[in-house]
Amino acid sequence: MEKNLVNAMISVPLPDWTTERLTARIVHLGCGAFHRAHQVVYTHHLLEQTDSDWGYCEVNLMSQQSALLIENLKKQSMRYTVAEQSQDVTTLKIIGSIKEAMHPLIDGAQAIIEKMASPEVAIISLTVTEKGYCINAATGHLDLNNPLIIHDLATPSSPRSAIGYITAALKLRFERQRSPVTILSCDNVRENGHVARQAVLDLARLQDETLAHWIEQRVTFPSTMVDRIVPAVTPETLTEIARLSGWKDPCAIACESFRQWVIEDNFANGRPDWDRVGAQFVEDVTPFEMMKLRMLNGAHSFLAYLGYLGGYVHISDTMTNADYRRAVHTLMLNEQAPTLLMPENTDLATYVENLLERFANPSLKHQTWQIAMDGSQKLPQRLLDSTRWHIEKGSDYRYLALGIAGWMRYVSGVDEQGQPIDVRDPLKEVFAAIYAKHGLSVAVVEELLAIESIFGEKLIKNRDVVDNVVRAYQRLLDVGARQTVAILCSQGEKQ
Ligand code: CS2
Repeated sequence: MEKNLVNAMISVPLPDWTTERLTARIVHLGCGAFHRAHQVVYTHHLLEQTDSDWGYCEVNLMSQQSALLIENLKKQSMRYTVAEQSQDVTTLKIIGSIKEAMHPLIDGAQAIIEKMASPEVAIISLTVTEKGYCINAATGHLDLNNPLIIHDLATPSSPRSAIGYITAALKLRFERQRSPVTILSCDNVRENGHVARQAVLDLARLQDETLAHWIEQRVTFPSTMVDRIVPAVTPETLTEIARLSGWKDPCAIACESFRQWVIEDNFANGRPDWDRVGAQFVEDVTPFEMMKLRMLNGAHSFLAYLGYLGGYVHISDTMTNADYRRAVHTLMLNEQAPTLLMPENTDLATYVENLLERFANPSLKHQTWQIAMDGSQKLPQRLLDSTRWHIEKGSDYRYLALGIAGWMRYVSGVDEQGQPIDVRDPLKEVFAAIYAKHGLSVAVVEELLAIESIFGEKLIKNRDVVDNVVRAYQRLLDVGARQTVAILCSQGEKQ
């Protein structure tokens, strides 16, 4: 630790430029920890290494707390600390690629929409989490029953959803005959660019057909694969970073040292040369997205549910249990990897080894509870697409089934010691109603599998799926998560 302190304090370079150098050509919606540790860092390195002038205007839309972050950023000239933590070294960086920051509670919705519509803006990017797209998973279209969308349809010029803001800004750009922009989704959603496009077009169509037509013709929505493990910031993280740096930074974040960004090269109005600082521009992002969502995120969700139930607070804690480590290895290698169609020369075995190492990084305090959040939005792309693949091929998917059962047991809201679990999910009430009816019993399995927006129509009709999940769920009830994982691993070895 002493070594870290010395290293950190002598090696933190301050950006040798001011915000004057930057043009806020990117408006970003959702200035959370992940974005500050990922896209802003790439853009910062570009400023460091080239004569780029690309900078961010950050926008937070939702909570009071997110307004505080915007205020804090302003107080510190838009700069903040990123602590990159490998197993044994922490590197501190001061990031200097943000030019401005806004929030509706501070600036008002209209000023933000004007900013998004201003001529200098070329890209509107977003990290708003899976549920921020307001899509009905069963139809793939905008969810017209979503309260935010109901609000935005009634008052389109003072929206609340990110999709509402984007549509309002595009409307202004269209009416004022301004240049088109690129909408760049950076969320863990499969084909995130298509999803963003569908949501925006659906909302625009309900307002003005000619606007929708202009968007279709002129605005691009590239898909991206984004990767960096960034645990939610806690007071302990901030204290530890302050100890290392010698200054207090309420906007600081800690993350792993690894980062990856694969971007579909389809920009309507120019882009930063992010490839000069490690990003990859490709024609088709789909294979990379699938790989990351099924391998990394799928494994994460598996570890989150079974880990939380097994009494593990952090992902790295789950990896100290040899059974969990083996289980997640088998899940990735035997049940996720075969479902992928990767470009030639992709070495998935090495990818898996690296993931195991990343998960085991004890410096990262990544809570199983954090990853367990919003399972209804995450399960489809992380565990269910691959389950369908195995059903079609007639191959084994016991680890996927255990992941699904683990999620079902988790959303009961009661842990293995009978303590309450703080379940956070848009469908939380639905789960609570099912559990109120059946209690902790396998009877919940079919009712949960019948939720179409998560599982679609077909899985519930497949006897094999029902049986597999029921078996795993029953075992979780009988012997608990740790034993269930251990039994599954030992069964695999006998075969
Ligand atoms: C995690 C992701 O919270 C979650 O659901 O699986 O945030 C994960 O850490 C990132 O996608 C890694 O790139």
